[in-house]
Amino acid sequence: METYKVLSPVFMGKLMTIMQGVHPNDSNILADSGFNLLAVFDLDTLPLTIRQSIKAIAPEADYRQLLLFGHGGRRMWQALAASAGITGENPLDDFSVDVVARYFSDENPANRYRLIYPQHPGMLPLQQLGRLAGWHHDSPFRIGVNDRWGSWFAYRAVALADTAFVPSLPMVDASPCEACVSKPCISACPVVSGNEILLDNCLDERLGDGSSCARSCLARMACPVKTEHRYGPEQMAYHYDCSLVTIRRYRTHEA
Ligand code: B12
Ligand code: SF4
Ligand code: SF4
Repeated sequence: METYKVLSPVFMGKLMTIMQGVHPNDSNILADSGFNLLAVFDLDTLPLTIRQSIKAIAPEADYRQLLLFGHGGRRMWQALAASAGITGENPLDDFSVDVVARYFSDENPANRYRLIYPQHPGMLPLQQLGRLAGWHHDSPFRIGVNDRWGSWFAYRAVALADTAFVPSLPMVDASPCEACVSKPCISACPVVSGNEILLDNCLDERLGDGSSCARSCLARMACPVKTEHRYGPEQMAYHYDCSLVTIRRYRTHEA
């Protein structure tokens, strides 16, 4: 009884939070940063191929859960611009690393974690994880699409953690492409072959002189799903300029 007199309810509340941790869905830090797509998986329930990719990145790691952090729409970009700003070589990755670090240090100080993305960009099949979370349905232009964000979402960070959160239930919405009869994304793309958009043709087109999709994607822009979440011009230019640099590098190595 004496103890209850000494410990205030505020202190008790804080103690409980530290002990249980803040589920990503309840995190103010993630919400304020525009990380509005969040999923928790128990590592031992993930398919073997994903567990193998994780093992290749972190062979010694001993964690219980995988936390997937994504953003949909424009909020994340606004939060990034309002923070350190869009400076440095990888401002978006730096911002993502910082947000996850603050999420753990301020809201889950009792937990250990290790980031495996964005540190190891090509090594984790992010869209496969997105499919398990119910965020990803295949689109003809290969960027995932769903009914809540259209194609205007991406994966920002993946952490292994010794947390014990309730795993997320997947989003169960059907693919918007199933009900999309006219498929305007396909008619908008200048390099459709048959009904397919082939990666090599897309890359040629984007690198070509006077290309209309060097800094955007006509197919993605033509998709009518959740156009209100379309990135603004600055965010759009940032992503497509980065991918153009990667494509140039990739093509140089191929040659
Ligand atoms: C490599 C890569 C690219 C390469 C693809 C070239 C290649 N060699 O495969 C390039 C540089 C072109 C690229 C560009 C872009 N990418 Co990219 N990319 C990746 C990455 C790192 C791996 C994809 C992969 O190889 N998967 C494994 C193979 C087996 O999967 P796959 O289904 O066979 O094929 C993939 C690719 O080969 C490619 N692809 C295959 N065929 C075709 C055909 C066309 C027309 C296009 C456009 C792409 C494409 O897309 C598939 C989906 O991953 C993922 C992140 C990750 N770690 O998963 C992001 C990722 C797929 N990219 C993403 C995005 C958003 C883009 C860009 C819009 C730019 C950007 N960063 O915002 C552009 C759009 C494409 C374009 N028109 O240029 C997002 C997609 C988000 C979503 N909602 O699904 C991801 C998941 C990154 C993230 N952090 O969220 N990307
Ligand atoms: S335009 Fe239609 S088919 Fe194309 S991605 Fe959007 S919903 Fe899917
Ligand atoms: S970037 Fe251009 S070529 Fe590539 S899928 Fe989009 S519209 Fe087609």
